[in-house]
Amino acid sequence: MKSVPSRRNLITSGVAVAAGASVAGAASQFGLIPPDCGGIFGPGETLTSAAHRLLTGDSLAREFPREKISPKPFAKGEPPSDELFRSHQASGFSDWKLSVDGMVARPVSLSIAELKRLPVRRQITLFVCEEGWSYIAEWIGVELADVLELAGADSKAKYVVYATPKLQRPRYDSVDMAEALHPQAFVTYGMNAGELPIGHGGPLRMRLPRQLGYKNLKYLTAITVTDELSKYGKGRGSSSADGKYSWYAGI
Ligand SMILES: Nc1nc2c(c(=O)[nH]1)N[C@H]1C(S)=C(S)[C@@H](COP(=O)(O)O)O[C@H]1N2
Ligand SMILES: [Mo]
Repeated sequence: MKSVPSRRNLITSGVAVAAGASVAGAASQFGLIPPDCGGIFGPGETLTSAAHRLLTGDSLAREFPREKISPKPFAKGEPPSDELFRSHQASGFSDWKLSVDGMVARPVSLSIAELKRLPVRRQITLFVCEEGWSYIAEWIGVELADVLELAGADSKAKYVVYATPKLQRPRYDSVDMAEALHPQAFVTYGMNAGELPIGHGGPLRMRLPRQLGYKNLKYLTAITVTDELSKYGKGRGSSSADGKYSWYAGI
């Protein structure tokens, strides 16, 4: 899985695009054009994300030593008050499932216990909200690439869409396949050596340290591999982008 698509190839071809050697089709194919490029951010947003992608490529987000972990990470917002969520909470999230479907060979629905049987990964990284605050925490979980591999995801698909259950305020978001296969893209169930607190998205959260806070969806239940974002929300690939934020939120 991790061999395709080759990120080296992506970057090399990207440079050719930047040098003017190619056309919009190629730029899109190599992940340089965000799905909300026609929206309010327009060409500016496309240039920002393309330039950023070319500069950062597959680089790693900085990882910190344990002593840098923030003693009091800020949990933003209230946990869901929905009946559905509360009943999951009451049963210790034993019935919480993560479905993986779309362009996959084997659609799966994984419990937290099943996810915990995949290789455990840890990262101590900075979490950054676009509102200007941040904290460092240890995130424990599995690589999104491993989850995608388990389901036999088509790595030539363009996007990985991920979503919360139908809570009061449901959310969805997406990244392109290169970002989804990045080794620091995690599905997390733990934080700072314990369970992932509900305030920080427990029982399951998407953790993308190269992306701003709002792409790091809490209460994750669904992953869909797709070429087509138009059928989700307003079609901009993200409930945040359907609002006032941009789809691309790389840092
Ligand atoms: N399901 C869900 N996920 C979410 C949000 C949300 O409101 N609902 N807020 C996002 C935003 S804007 C930020 S900054 C972070 C906050 O994460 P924290 O509570 O761990 O600080 O969660 C992100 N993920
Ligand atoms: Mo945020």
